[in-house]
This record gives sequence, C-alpha cells and structure tokens, in this order.
Amino acid sequence: MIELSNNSIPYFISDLHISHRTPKTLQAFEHWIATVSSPNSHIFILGDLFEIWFGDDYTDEVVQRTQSAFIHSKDAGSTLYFMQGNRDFLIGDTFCKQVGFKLLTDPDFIQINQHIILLTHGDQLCVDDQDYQRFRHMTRSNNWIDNFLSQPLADRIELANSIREHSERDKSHKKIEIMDISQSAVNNAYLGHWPDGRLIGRSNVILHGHTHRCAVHGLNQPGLINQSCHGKLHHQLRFVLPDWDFDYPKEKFNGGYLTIQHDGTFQLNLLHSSQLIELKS
Ligand code: LP5
Ligand code: MN
Repeated sequence: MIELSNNSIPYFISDLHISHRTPKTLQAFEHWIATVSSPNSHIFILGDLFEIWFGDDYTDEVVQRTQSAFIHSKDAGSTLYFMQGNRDFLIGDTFCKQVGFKLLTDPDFIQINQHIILLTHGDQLCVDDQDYQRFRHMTRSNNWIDNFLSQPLADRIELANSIREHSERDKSHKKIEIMDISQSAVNNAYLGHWPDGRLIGRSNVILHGHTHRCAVHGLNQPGLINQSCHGKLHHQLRFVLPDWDFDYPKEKFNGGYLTIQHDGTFQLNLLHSSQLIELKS
C-alpha cells in the first residue's frame, strides 16, 4: 500500500503506446511531464507506456527520449511509479533503475485520505476474453519469460511482432463487450477477490487503463466521457484512464491524466492536440 503525505499530488497516466510511429505523442508526453514535475509530484504510469517492449536490452531514439524525460522529472524532484501493461510487461529492473521507477505490482493499492484505491492496468479484469486470459497466463510464467529473454534480440522482435499480428487478427473477430472490463470482476475486486482467486484486500475506488474507453463509472452522470471533469471520490467509483494518441487522433481528445487531491477531490484532465500546437509556436 502506498501512502502519500498531505502535500503530495499523484498524477495517473497509462496507455501512451509510445513508438517510432508516434512522434507527436512522444512530444506531448515530454511536454506534459516537464510541466507536472516537482518535489510534490508522484507520477504513476499504469502500463502500456510503450507500444511494445522486447526486453531491457532494446533501445532506440524513442526509448532514449522517453528515458530522458523521466530522468529530468526525477531531477526535478518527482517520484515515479510504473506498473507493467500487456504491451510492456517485459520492462524489468534494468530499465526501472535507469529511469528511477518504483515498480508496482498489478494490482497495487494507494491510500489517499480515507480512500483505498486499487490500481491495475486493467487487462486482468477482462475475464470474458478467455482466449486472452489463457494467452496472458501462459506468457507471464517465468518459464516463458526466461525462455523469451534468452533469445537473440532480432528473434524476439520478430516473435513479438508476430504475436501482435495474431492478436490484431483475433481482436477483429471478438465482440467489443468481451474486450471490456467485466462488471462482475469489478464488483468482486471491490470486495477483495481478484480474478486469479487471490484475496487482495478491499478497496473503495478502482483506477485502470487498458480498454481506451475513458470513463468515470459510478458518478451520477454517464460512464464514458469526452471532456475534462472533476468531482469527489466516493465508494465504488471506477476511473478508466484515457489512452494517448496525438498522431492518429480519433477522439475529441488526444490524451489525459487524473490527479487526486488529499481531500479526495479528483480532476480528470483531457488534453487536445491544439495544446501541442501552442507549444510549438
Ligand atoms: O494490446 P491490445 O489492446 O491490442 O490487445 C490486448 C490483447 N493482446 C495482447 C497481445 C499484445 O497486443 C502484444 C503483446 C506483445 C508482447 C511482446 C513480448 C512478447 C513476449 C512473449 C512471452 C514472454 O495482449 C488482446 C485482447 C485485448 O487486449 C483486449 O483486452 O483481446 O488479446 C488477444 O488478442 C490475444 C489472443 O486472443 C490470443 C493470442 C494469440 C497469440 C498467439 C501467439 C502465436 C505465436 C506465433 C509465433 C510465430
Ligand atoms: Mn493494455
């Protein structure tokens, strides 16, 4: 359980999917993190920071720029936390040390005021996607990971890309609802029952990414949102963080982040590509 002091400000982001195909998203991220970094800032990245991760021995210009952005943030006094997503679950201790990440388990908890917030990437709560859950179970075993990481980098890149292609093909045959979070898995999670059978402790609020369906579920108003909003934490509120895409934008917003004040006030800030244009001029 992470407990933050009264004057700490937690920032939550996920699903940036940074790659050489997303130069504008990388630039937006660099700008954002420089803006929010400070000694009071606790920055939580809840998975899928990168589009794909082949192992900590892989690097390129995009990886290096992302690393520099975190190192500058750390130099400005921020505390950085990282949770692995389904795209970058191979980010390991070497990368975390290089950039100063505290590696979170999935799920993990943070306490803010009297609220216990469950943090997760989100894919484990998609329990109706049984093909994915089988795939996840297999590839997260130490055997699979050790075997994969012992192969030459070029082979890993090829295999990982081929898994991506399989996944994209499979997804095109799946019903949309199957690829979303299961409400019964969410209800069980509040009660401390995790899909894999573990007892994890109860929580008031759930915060995740993965589905790219930005939402605040459990407020009076609607679930899905497409503009910034704020409110007060209360029991059984579920935040779905926005994905970031400043390169191939499909939505009214291109990214965003959540902050929560110590008094339980939250602010979900959605970012627009126009903010990036302003930055350039
Ligand atoms: O990420 P997203 O949202 O597009 O899709 C996910 C699920 N897919 C995945 C796979 C990732 O996209 C790619 C992972 C790359 C990992 C790189 C390292 C590789 C390491 C290997 C071992 C240590 O997570 C998708 C979900 C979707 O979220 C929504 O929740 O539906 O799940 C799938 O589509 C998975 C398929 O259902 C089953 C997987 C088939 C893969 C078969 C592999 C065959 C290998 C062939 C090799 C020649
Ligand atoms: Mn994901």
